[in-house]
Order: sequence, then C-alpha cells, then structure tokens
Amino acid sequence: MSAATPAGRATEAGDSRTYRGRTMREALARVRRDLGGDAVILAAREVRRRRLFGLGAGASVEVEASAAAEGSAPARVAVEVPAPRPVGGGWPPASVEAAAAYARLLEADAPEPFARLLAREAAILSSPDDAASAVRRALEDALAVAPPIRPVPGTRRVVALIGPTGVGKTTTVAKLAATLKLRRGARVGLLSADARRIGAYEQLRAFADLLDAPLAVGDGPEAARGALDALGALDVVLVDTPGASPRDASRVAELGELLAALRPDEVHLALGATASARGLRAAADRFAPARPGRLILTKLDEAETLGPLLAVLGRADRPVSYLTTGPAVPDDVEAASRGRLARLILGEEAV
Ligand SMILES: Nc1nc2c(ncn2[C@@H]2O[C@H](COP(=O)(O)OP(=O)(O)O)[C@@H](O)[C@H]2O)c(=O)[nH]1
Ligand SMILES: [Mg+2]
Repeated sequence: MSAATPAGRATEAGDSRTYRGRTMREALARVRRDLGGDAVILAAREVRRRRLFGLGAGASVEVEASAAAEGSAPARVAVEVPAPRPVGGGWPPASVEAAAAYARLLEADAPEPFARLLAREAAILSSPDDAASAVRRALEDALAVAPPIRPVPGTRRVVALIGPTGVGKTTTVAKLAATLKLRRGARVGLLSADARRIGAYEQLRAFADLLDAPLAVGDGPEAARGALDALGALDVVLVDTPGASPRDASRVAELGELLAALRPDEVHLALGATASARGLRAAADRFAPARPGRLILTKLDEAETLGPLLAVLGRADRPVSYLTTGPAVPDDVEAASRGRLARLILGEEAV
C-alpha cells in the first residue's frame, strides 16, 4: 500500500509540518503541544498503514499544520489527497475550514461521532470557504430549544424542576420566580416538595420572603398535592423537587409518584454542564421515566468545555428551555437560544 502522497501545498503562514496520531484528537494534541493553540490546520486526512507482521491495517490520522503567522490570514489549502479508503461521503473534511471546525468541536470535548457528523454535514452543505459558519449552522440545526415559561393570566401553570442533587434546581427555581414576577409581572408561587432536607426548604423560604411570593411545603405526593391546591389562584407555580442521585433508582421512582400527584404542565430536567458526556447521558436516561419535556442546563460558567452537553442535546422531545450561568439570583439565567448555545459550545462566545 502506498502512503498518501501530499501534493504541492504552498502555505503563506510559514513552514508546515505533519503530525500523526491514532485519532484526530491525538494528532491535534501534538499540533497544539508543538505549535500552540493558534496553529493553523492546513489539512487533515485519514491514512491507513500496514501493521507489522501483516496483522491487519490500522487507521491513523495525519494533520498538517503550521504556526500562525502574525497578521496574515490562515492559508487556505484544500485537502487534496483522499485517504486510501475514504470513511464516507464528506470525510475526511473537504476543506481546511471543515477540518478546523471539526477540530474545534473536539477541543470543546464534543463526542467524536457527533463532531464528525457535523463536520461532514457542513462540508456537504457549504462551499469550502464558509465551512466554519456551516458547522455553526449545522450545530444550531441539531439543537432543540423551547420557548421560556409563558404565564397566561387566569390559568395556573405548574412547572416542576427535577434533576440530580446539587445541579442548581432550588437556585434556578428562585431565579425563574424572580424573573417571572419582576420582569413579566406574573403572580408566582413556590412549592417546595423537598421538605426532607431542611436546608433546601430554608433556602427557598429566604427567596420567597425576598420576593414576597407565597411558598407552600409538602413532603410526599399527597401532602405536596394538598399544598399545591392550597396555593390558590396564581399564574405560575414553580415546584422544587428533592434531588435524586441518577444512580438511585428508588428515589427516581419516588419522584415519579410525586409528579403523578402534582400533574405539572411542564417538567424541566436540570443537568449540570460540568458533568461528563457519560454522566449526562446516564442522568438523562435515569430521569427519563419522570418524562421531562424540557432541559435546563446549569453551571455553564463552571464548565471547562461545553461539548459534552451534545450527548444529551438535540432531541426534539426534550428541548432546552434555560441556561444558567452563575449563582446570582435572579441575574444568572437566560432563555435558551440555538445561536447562543451553538456559539457557547464552539467557544466563539463567553458565558
Ligand atoms: N457557578 C454556578 N453555581 C450555581 C449555578 N446554579 C446553582 N449554583 C450553585 O450550586 C449550588 C447548589 O445549588 P442548589 O440550587 O442548592 O442545587 P439543588 O440541589 O439542585 O437544588 C449552590 O451553591 C448554588 O449557588 C450556576 O449556574 N453557576
Ligand atoms: Mg435543592
């Protein structure tokens, strides 16, 4: 087998070098270590090499990169040499931009298959020149968001937040209550169904007092239902629920019973952006029986990278409603938008 022969590749950004790795991630890590974070990726390709003693062929990845030249635009060089056995349509990336966008997704710790899929899609959709924005658009298209809670005067909307312990449910309930009351003039009530943990109730009590909003407490499905009924006429009731460890199936089952009694109009599952892709997927799976129809992504400010969130985003039946970006009540919450979420994940925008 002949290795891919690079055709002439003039670069304006200085000498190019070739880096190899078993995976794209590994090759890019080498580029980064050697040339720094501003390195310009000139080409990326998958090559196959024969292993010793003929024990099958192993795929490897070659990335050609050069140090960023100050002031000059990155050189634009199409990948001219297809891998001896292409992985599929649109792969390897058909342009430097697509390869760079793919690299950025991996650097954001996006799951590799997702990054590959997006880069491939973007490469098919775009002319080589705007592959980077095509990746952003492809990412936006892959994300599902829901409109924020809309109070309808005269009807009482019950909105429950569920999720693992410590992700920020109680804080988010307080943020949303304040936003709905102060900005939208809604009559807001709070229900704490997390009475077992004294701290949780006191935390909500303090917020309710500050907001001058009614707060009801009920431990267990029946008590919570009674407390909800006793709250009376309001536009929105936000329900704070006990945190359940995703690994604790019985607590999740209890939560199901609580929700069955409360029959909320909306159930939002809060997930912390600091979790790994695997942890996020596990939490989403574990809470699935509680039938959350929305996702709230919390602690975006604390996450090193936001790519792992892609493990749980993109399901039309579970769109993202809110993002929380810090502990401050009520400021650190925003209604989710696809553009903002895509730019945050790609690292194009700060939290
Ligand atoms: N940095 C940061 N901290 C947050 C955010 N949301 C909540 N917290 C903090 O996370 C901790 C746990 O929050 P809490 O609402 O009690 O979580 P719960 O157990 O899910 O109800 C508290 O110290 C909050 O101030 C956020 O978006 N960013
Ligand atoms: Mg809580």
